[in-house]
Amino acid sequence: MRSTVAVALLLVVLAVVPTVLAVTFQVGDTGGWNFGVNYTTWVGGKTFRVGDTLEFNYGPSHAVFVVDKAGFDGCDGSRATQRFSNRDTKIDLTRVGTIHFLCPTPGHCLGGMKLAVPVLASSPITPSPSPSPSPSPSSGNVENAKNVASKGIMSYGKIGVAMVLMYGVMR
Ligand SMILES: [Cu+2]
Repeated sequence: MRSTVAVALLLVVLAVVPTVLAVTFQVGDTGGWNFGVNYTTWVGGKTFRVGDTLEFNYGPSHAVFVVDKAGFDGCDGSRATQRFSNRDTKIDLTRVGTIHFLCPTPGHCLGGMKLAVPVLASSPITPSPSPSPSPSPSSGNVENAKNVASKGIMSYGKIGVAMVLMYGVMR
């Protein structure tokens, strides 16, 4: 029994640790990609990086169009570069910059179903193809590296505490 728990915990560790660096964001959280969710609020306070993924979950009355800034500002999906309607759309963030989305259903974008996601460079631990335009990239990267490293240590620490607790309970 105890060894089963240990194996299960090891699998959890293996599953959790790689996701420290690549995040999948559920667009709108529990609200999903839907009419009536404020996506400006949803974006606020989040950090999106190259390598992360956006997941849009939505019903059949919605769709996801990738548009440029003009399309976003004017709620014009006619020149969308990508169109999805499979109700579970995963968008990998592959480049630095702002990526714009809207729902093409009439009235939905004008009603707020539009999303602009600012994408930053990936963490310096994973190789990034895009050079940073920042005037002092080295200090910024050191800061990022520290943040990522502390996140990783925190994750290991939490898992370690959980394993110790589980071991104590099983004894
Ligand atoms: Cu919609």
